[in-house]
Amino acid sequence: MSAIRHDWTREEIHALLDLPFADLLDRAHRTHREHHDPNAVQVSTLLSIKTGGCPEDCAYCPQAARYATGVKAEKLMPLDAVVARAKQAKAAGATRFCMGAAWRSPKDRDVPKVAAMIREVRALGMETCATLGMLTADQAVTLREAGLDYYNHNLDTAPEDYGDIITTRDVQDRLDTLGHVRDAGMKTCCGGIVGMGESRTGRAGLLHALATLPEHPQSVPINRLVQVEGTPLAGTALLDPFEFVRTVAAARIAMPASMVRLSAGRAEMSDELQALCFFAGANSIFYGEKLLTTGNPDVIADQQLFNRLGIHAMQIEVTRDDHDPRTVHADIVESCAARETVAA
Ligand code: SAM
Ligand code: DTB
Ligand code: SF4
Repeated sequence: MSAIRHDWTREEIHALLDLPFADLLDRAHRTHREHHDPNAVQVSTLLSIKTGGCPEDCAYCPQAARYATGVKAEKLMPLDAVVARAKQAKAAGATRFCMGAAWRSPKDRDVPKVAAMIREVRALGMETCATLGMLTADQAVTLREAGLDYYNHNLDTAPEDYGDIITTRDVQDRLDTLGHVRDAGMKTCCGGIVGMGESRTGRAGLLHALATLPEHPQSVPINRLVQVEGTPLAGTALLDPFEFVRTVAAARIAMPASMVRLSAGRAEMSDELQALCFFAGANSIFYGEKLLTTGNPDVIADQQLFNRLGIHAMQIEVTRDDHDPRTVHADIVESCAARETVAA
C-alpha cells in the first residue's frame, strides 16, 4: 500500500509529471486501486446561492464585479429555493450538495442564513459542502455546528504564481481559512485550476502545496480553466489535454487517499479524455447541467458515460452524525437509491 506522505518535495512531484505518459498512468492507476474502488465515482451538485458582484479580482472568474462578463449580481437565494434545488439534485442522483457564494468572505449576518440552508440540505440525507470565501474561526464553527461536512477553499495556483492571478488576497489568507475549517472539524475540499498559462513547474508547485498541507484535503478538485469572455484569462493558450491527465495522475499519486475531482472544464472535454482521467485516478465529478455560472455536461450524457465505462456512483461516506445518530441509516439508504438512479 503506497504510504500517505506529507514530505513530498517539489522536485519529486515535478519528476512524476515528467514521467513517460504510460509509466505515470500505470503508477497512478495502481495507487488508485490500492486506495479506492476504481469503478466508483462520487457525484456532487453545485448551486450558486449568491451569484456575481464579487469584490475580488481573481483573473479567471466570471463573477468578479470588475470584469464585464455579463454575469449579473444577485442577492443570496431564499432558503426554500435552495432546498428545492437540493431535492432535485438528490433525485437526479447526487449525494453531495455544494453551495457557492461569490463573496470575499461572508458577513456575520449571512452566516445564520447559510447555516439554515446547510441544516435543511443535511436533513435530506445529502452531504453538505459550501464555498463562501474566507472564514473566521467562529464562522467555521457555526457552519460545522449546522452540519457542514466539507468546506471548499482552493489554493488555485502555485504559491509563486498567486500574485499574477489574484491581488486582493494572498496565499496565507487561504491557508488561514483552511486552518479554521480543519480546527472546526470539517473536511477540506481544496484544489486548483490548470490551464491558466502556467508551466509544468507551476502545476508541480500547486500539487506540492496541496500535498504538503497539514492534512491532505479529503477532496481535491482539479479544474481546467473555463475561459469566459471579459476575464483577463480569456484567450489563454489551451492546455495540452495530456498535461491535464498528467496533473490528475500526479495528484492521485501524491494524495493517494483523497478524492480527486474532475471539476470545471468537463463540458469542453471529450468522453475519451474524461475516461483517461478516471483511469489516472479521478473519482469525483460535479454533476448537473450548471457549475456556478458556466455549463457542465448534461445529466443524461454523464449517466451514459458512466454506463459505457461501467462506473457507478459512489455511496456517500457519512457514517455518523454527532447530532442525531439516526441519520446514519437514512444516509446509507439514500445513497444506495442514488447509486441506482445514476447507474440506471
Ligand atoms: N468566492 C469563493 C472563493 O473564491 O473561494 C467561492 C467561489 S469560487 C467561484 C470557487 C472556485 O471556483 C475558485 O476557487 C476557482 O477554483 C473556481 N473557478 C472560478 N472560476 C473558474 C473558471 N473560470 N474556471 C475554472 N474554475 C473556476
Ligand atoms: C471548484 O473547485 N470548482 C467549482 C467549485 N469548486 C465551487 C467551481 C467552478 C466554477 C467554474 C466557473 C463558473 O461556473 O462560474
Ligand atoms: Fe470572487 Fe471567488 Fe470569483 Fe474570486 S473566485 S472573484 S473570490 S467568486
